[in-house]
Amino acid sequence: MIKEKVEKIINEQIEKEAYSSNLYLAMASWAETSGYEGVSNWLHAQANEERMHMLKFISYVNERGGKAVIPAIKKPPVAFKTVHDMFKQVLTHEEYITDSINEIVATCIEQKDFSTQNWVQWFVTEQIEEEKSVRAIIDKLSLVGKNNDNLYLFDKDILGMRGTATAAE
Ligand code: OFO
Repeated sequence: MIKEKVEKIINEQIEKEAYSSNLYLAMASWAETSGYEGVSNWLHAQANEERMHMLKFISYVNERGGKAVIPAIKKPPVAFKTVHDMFKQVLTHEEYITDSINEIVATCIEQKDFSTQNWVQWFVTEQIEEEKSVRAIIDKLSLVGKNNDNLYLFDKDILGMRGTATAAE
């Protein structure tokens, strides 16, 4: 049986994953209407992944005898300054999510819930990968600078990175 404190913090995480999914969907939509097909595709794939993370947490809480709460989600921003700026926001958000996953680990240790601590390690590893891939994109965008031709090539480059991921996968 899942401990109350662990159930509570995972329910908070469910809301954060739902927001992450919608945030990236909002970014994907902005990119789509701004002519960045590749960037939009990458963000659609990311939004789908975040939804998958949310579903993983929901199943886990329910399987362990807790109750997952499906949250209301606050509205994400609708517009972004530049592609570069937007990916910096993605990184800041992912760093926030990493801290939040670490808090789950800390709560599991405090509550001696070692099965959940073990289960949540998948997310610990996932966050390392997510931060790494966003940092690599930001590095590329720093090289691109303000040159629109380069940005066009960057968009083509990122299009091939995650397959085609527009609607739900
Ligand atoms: Fe971007 O990560 Fe979910 O957890």
